[in-house]
Amino acid sequence: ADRVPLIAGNWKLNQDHLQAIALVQKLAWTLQDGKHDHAAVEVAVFPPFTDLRSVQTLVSAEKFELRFGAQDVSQHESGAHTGEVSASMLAKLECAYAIVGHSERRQDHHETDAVVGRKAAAALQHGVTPVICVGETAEDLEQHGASAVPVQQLRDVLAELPDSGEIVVAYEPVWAIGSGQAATSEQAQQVCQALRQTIAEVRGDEAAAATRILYGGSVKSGNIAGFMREPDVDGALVGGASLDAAEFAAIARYR
Ligand code: G2H
Repeated sequence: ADRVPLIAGNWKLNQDHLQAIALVQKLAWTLQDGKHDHAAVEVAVFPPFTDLRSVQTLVSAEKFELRFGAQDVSQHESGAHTGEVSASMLAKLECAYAIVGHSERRQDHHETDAVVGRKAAAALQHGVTPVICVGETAEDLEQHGASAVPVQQLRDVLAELPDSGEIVVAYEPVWAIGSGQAATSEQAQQVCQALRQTIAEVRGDEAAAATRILYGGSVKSGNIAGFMREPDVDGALVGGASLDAAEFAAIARYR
C-alpha cells in the first residue's frame, strides 16, 4: 500500500510563544533549503494549544507546507467543560491532527481507552485525524510481552469509532519515552504489525493497508532510518528531538 510517511513533532509542554514562532519558521526554512518533498514525507508539528493560532497564521501566510495538530482534544462538543478545547475549534484552526491517548495524558489525567476513543471519535466527526497513542509500560512488557497491551488498547479505542474515517496510530512503548532508550526497530516492527492486524480485524484489510502506524519513543536523527526500513512503521512521533529545528529536519530527511 502507498502510505505517505508522517514525521510528527510533539512539543509537549515546551516553548514559549516567541520560541514557538521561531521554531516553526526555522523548521520550514530548513526543510525548504533541503528541498524537502512534502508529498513524499509529510511533516507535522504539535505545539501547545496557545500557539496553534500563530502557527496556523505563519503556515498560511508563508505558504509553508508544514501541517500541524493539537496535543489533545475534548471528547465533548461544547458546554460546561472548563478548560477543554473541542474538535470543532481545532477544525476551524485548520488542525489536520489531534493526538489522543498519549501515555503522559493517560498517566497524568487518568484517561481510559473509552475516553481516548471518544476523543478520537470527536476529532473524526470534525474532519480532524486522530493520532491514537498506545503502548506498554516496562511492567506490562515483563508480564505480557510487547504486543498484548497496545493491541488491547487499540481494540478498546476502535470500539468507540465509526468504521470509516482516517486515523493514525502511534506505538509508543512507555519505557522508551524520553528515556533515551528507544525500542529496537525489530521490536517496533513486531508491535506495529500486530496493531495493523488489529485494524484489519476491526476495520477491514483495506483500512489496515491504508492506515499509517508511527513509532514513538526517543526517536533521533541517528535511529530514524532503522525504524523507517521496517514494513509496518510508517513514520515517527518525536518528542524531545522535535524541539531542535535542524535535528527534526534531519529526522524528516531520513532517507
Ligand atoms: C514519546 C515521544 C513523543 P520522546 O512521548 O511523543 O517523546 O521522543 O521525547 O521520547
